[in-house]
Amino acid sequence: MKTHLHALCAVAVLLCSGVAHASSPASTSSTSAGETPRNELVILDSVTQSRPLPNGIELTSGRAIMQITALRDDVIRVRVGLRGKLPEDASWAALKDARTQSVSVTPERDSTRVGFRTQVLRVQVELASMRLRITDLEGNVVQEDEPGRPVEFHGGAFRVYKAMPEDEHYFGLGDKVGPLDRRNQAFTMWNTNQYGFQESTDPIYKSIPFFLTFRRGRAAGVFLDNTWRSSFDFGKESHTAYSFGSEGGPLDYYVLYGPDPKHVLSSYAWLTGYTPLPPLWSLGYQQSRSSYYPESRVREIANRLRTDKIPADVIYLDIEYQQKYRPFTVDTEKFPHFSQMIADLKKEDFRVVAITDLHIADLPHAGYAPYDTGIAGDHFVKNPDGSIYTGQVWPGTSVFPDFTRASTRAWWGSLYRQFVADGIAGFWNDMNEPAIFGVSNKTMPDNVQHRIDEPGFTPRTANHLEIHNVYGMENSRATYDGLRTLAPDQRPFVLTRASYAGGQRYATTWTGDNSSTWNHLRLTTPMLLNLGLSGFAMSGADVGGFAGTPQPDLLTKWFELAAFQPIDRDHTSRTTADQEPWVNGPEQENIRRAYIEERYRLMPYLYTTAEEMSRTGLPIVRPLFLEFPDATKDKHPIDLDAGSEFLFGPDLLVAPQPYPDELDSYQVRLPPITWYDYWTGEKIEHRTSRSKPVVVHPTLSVLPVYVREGSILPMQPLTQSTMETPQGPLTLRVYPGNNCKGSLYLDDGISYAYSRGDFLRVDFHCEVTRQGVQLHIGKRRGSYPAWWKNLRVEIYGIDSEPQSIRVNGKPETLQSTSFDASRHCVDATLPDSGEAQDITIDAGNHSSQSTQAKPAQQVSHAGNTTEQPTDIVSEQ
Ligand code: NBV
Repeated sequence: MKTHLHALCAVAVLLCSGVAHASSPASTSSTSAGETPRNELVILDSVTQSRPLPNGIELTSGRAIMQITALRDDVIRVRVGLRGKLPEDASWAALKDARTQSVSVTPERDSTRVGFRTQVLRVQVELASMRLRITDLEGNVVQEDEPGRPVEFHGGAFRVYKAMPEDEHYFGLGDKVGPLDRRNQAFTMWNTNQYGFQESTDPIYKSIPFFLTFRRGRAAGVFLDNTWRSSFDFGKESHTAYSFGSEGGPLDYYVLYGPDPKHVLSSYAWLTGYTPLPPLWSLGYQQSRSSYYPESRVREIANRLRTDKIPADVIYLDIEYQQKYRPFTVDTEKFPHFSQMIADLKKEDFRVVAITDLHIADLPHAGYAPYDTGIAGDHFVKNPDGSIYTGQVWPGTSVFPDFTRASTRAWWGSLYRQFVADGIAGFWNDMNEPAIFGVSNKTMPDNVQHRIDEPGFTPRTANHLEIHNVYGMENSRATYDGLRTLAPDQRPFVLTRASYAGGQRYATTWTGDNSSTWNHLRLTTPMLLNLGLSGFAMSGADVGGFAGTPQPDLLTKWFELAAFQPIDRDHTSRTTADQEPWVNGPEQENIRRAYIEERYRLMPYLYTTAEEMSRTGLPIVRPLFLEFPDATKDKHPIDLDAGSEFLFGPDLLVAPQPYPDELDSYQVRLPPITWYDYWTGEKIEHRTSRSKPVVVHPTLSVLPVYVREGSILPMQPLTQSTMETPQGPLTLRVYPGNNCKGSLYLDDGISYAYSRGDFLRVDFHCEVTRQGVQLHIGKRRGSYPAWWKNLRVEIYGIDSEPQSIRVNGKPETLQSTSFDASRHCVDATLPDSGEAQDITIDAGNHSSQSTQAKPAQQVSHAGNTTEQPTDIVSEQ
């Protein structure tokens, strides 16, 4: 932006009368009063004074002030104010408890630098240049300002430049489209309704100004807490610097040190909030389209799902259920028995999610309660002249809630009363960028007035430029809080399209109006991975694509992939053909069903992962580097060599075709440990030096999935809905190997009873012994009752009949045991009393003991072939 700012000054010399170094006398006079003069350039390029603080340091450069504090030993906050005063310490994203935390630091100073050190980091500022440098205590650079590129302010805008090592990679920024690695690209944060966005479209719906830096196995996070239109450049403008800045608002950013990337994500969740434990049903298959109506069509879809035995939990009501698209109404001609329909669907184990857009129809004197009560409470945003702002959206002329007022949010929340009473289980907040029709900027004018009336903020009026990017998040917050009030013991499910950093506290999200193309199928993976790296640990993309009608194979491949994504929702636009799993005939339907079924079998694993997410902030889908930061020789992120691979939870590696429409075989790059083929049970030994990658010959019916050695996956018998109690044993699939462990978390799936101890948690461990495998099942914790009486233990990597089985040292009859040579698996079914137990399976020649290379083979599963070369070789 230095280039941008200087270029601006060059062409607008008259406007740029005050190009000032913050420490020069000129800057003192030119920035003395009120706002920074328009277009004045202030450069923070030398320290005039410094003052140690118990938790950091305060520096001045002329009238500019920079405060650097340690919130924790590994979390540093940097704030800059131009006129001797820091910006207001208030935030929509960073939680007060975290923001106000501090640790004592040790001041440090020499002739050229001032700063401090924590137990983990060293912070130094060069006196002559005001360059900030953060290192760990061994001297590894975490982040440093680009030499010769001081922080610049230009009027209200600012930009910060950081040195960009050539082997550093960048991730995050939410679901911005494009490759997983953000390097060499630039992005703008301005929530935008982007129907039919494409690979290079920017901005789209959300603004999450948080990114991870990753270099040589070490990660850090940077969060710019600024709601204005901001921008991030990772080497598009310069090869030596990355930069971030904003058109207005505070310069306030946080640096969160890893070095483990998982630690960065948990620190970011500590700072901006965790994704709450979702209702279990939201992890089931969700059926949507714009729009299912009338009522008979909704029932028909539900019936078809059940008769075709496609497991499903949710049906969506998009805008057509409303009267003339007016939020919080029901078109009783199309839905004559609305609440009865919801009750009937519930009996069939379906939950209903209904859309409730934020544009309230501008309908005075028409008995439309949301408008009337909104006017009575003065809840709508205004024009600068005090009149209520109106814009055109689905209901026609509409008015818009002032969500930055706590009282407006409470009013909005109360609008859900009837729907909650009707039994609607979840709500969908769409169009909340906010989207406005018929205007070139697609949203409200910049000068629309929003009132900030919020604990922690000084009450004031802000214009839309400041509020735009948090408007959608505050909409979803109002919905979430409203539901918490209306049904206090029920976990809300809110799906939002627009959001800001921290929005994960209130709502899950999806990637908006994607398209039914192969390229969009490919794009969902990096989009969901980057959302997960940006706090939104649970998200989805419209299965089959929103715009357009997918070809049969494309829809099938999309169903396969989405079975391994956090939210599995089939959705399409109102102008497209049907997109339910059964379209295109039974052959396609069978494949689609098989994947949805697999998701339901994996539900205990998925729900356990979701529970981990709610405590740690770790996403459900993960790039490989998150679990394997050291996987490559030079410690660059292995994902750069791994096509579209990703992890579903900690243990499953999903390896879709890198270009899903190409029929060519492709290589799967596995992190350097032993893996097992999830479908065939085949063991894929740890790739040692010079081994070849696994090669997949793609087929329609198979999505390759691998299991990490040392995993214990809890699985359940197939159900048609998460509301159905599984019949049969809990299966533990044991994949022997290093650090062998797993866990299971269970509760009622809908309430907060778990927070009162009504949950069930079991930990598992396994060990490979000379004879076979020993599995340790921990004692159950918590009061929630298990649905199973028996355990089915499946041990993989076994190539012969078991010799004996012992439970707690006592020999068991082998009657309940079987050996499946084709799956390299021994299984045993045993009673499970809930007490801890040790199960030892003496397998004779457990294959992990075998050092002999196997001949090259083709393993088939449902028509797929995975070639596993013998000369196990890798580039490691
Ligand atoms: O409510 C209609 C659609 C919805 O189905 C879609 O998922 C949203 O992203 N909505 C957008 C409004 C207009 C779409 C053209």
